[in-house]
Amino acid sequence: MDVVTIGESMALFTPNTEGKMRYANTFSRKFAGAETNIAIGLQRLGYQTGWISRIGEDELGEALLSFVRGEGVDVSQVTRDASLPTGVYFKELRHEQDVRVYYYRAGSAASQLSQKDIDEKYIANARYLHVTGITPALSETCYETIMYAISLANKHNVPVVFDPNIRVKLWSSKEKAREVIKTIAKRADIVLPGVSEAQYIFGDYTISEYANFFLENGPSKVVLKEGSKGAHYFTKNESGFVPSFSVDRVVDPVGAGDGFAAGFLSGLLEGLSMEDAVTRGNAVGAMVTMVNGDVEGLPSMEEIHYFIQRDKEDVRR
Ligand code: KDG
Repeated sequence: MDVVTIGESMALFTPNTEGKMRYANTFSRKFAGAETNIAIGLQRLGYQTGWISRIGEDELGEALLSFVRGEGVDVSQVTRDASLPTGVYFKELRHEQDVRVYYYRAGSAASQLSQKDIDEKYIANARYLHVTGITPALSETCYETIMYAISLANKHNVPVVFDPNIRVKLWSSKEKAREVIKTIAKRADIVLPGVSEAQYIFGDYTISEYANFFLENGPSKVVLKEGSKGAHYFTKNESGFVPSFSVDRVVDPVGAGDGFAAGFLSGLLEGLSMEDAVTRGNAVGAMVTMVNGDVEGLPSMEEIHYFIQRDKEDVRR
């Protein structure tokens, strides 16, 4: 397996009309979750991914499982829970600059993930373990499960990729979020925070100071993403900045960070330089924003090459 990831995916309902959700009468049912977004993104790029989770033994759970399986992700490590439901969330697109999410996931099957759901061999055989800061925010057992999975990855020399993905609504306090994110980052090899997330965690510093806070404590690679501006990368020996691609129209920015992670990781799996891997990440992130839904805009490798080429030609004109 190239990348194994752990976390919750949910049924996602999006109003068919823009504006306040209270006026929406019809919704599109999609599926999303940061971890499956990445797994699906990597599958589209030709990599093998596996997802560890729990979902309800309910109708939405059936559909979610079929969807993720249909994208080629290995779902053999997904446990069905007869007593708890599959989580649900709503994405309200008031307009392209104002997107809100509403969770109905407290007490979901995935919020009860536990160490029993983790098979050591499955993690030991991965090239990367991917985790986000969403899962440890769901419950104490989820936090323990993530720490256990990381300890297995550390034991078997499987590099850990950590995307803080801070979802303020899920944390009981800012202090708790900061403490947990810092703890996990120390045990990771690669961290992929947004610049605004680094500011949330550490306070007001420069981008290179944020990078050093991470690099001094464990990780060997840090990418600080700055949305539509681009992404800064840092290792112990090199650093650089790769500007974003121009986007025709942002339709739905949610999932861009996961797209970045999928593109970037595919680059590392392929042995690309940091600069080229970040460029790939930027391209996938940009492409995701042009389509409604977290995963619907995730491209194939051919589509990425076309997109990057088209951007270069635009610049030359
Ligand atoms: O990165 C996109 C995710 O935030 C979205 O798919 C929902 O996983 C999700 C979450 O927990 O917010």
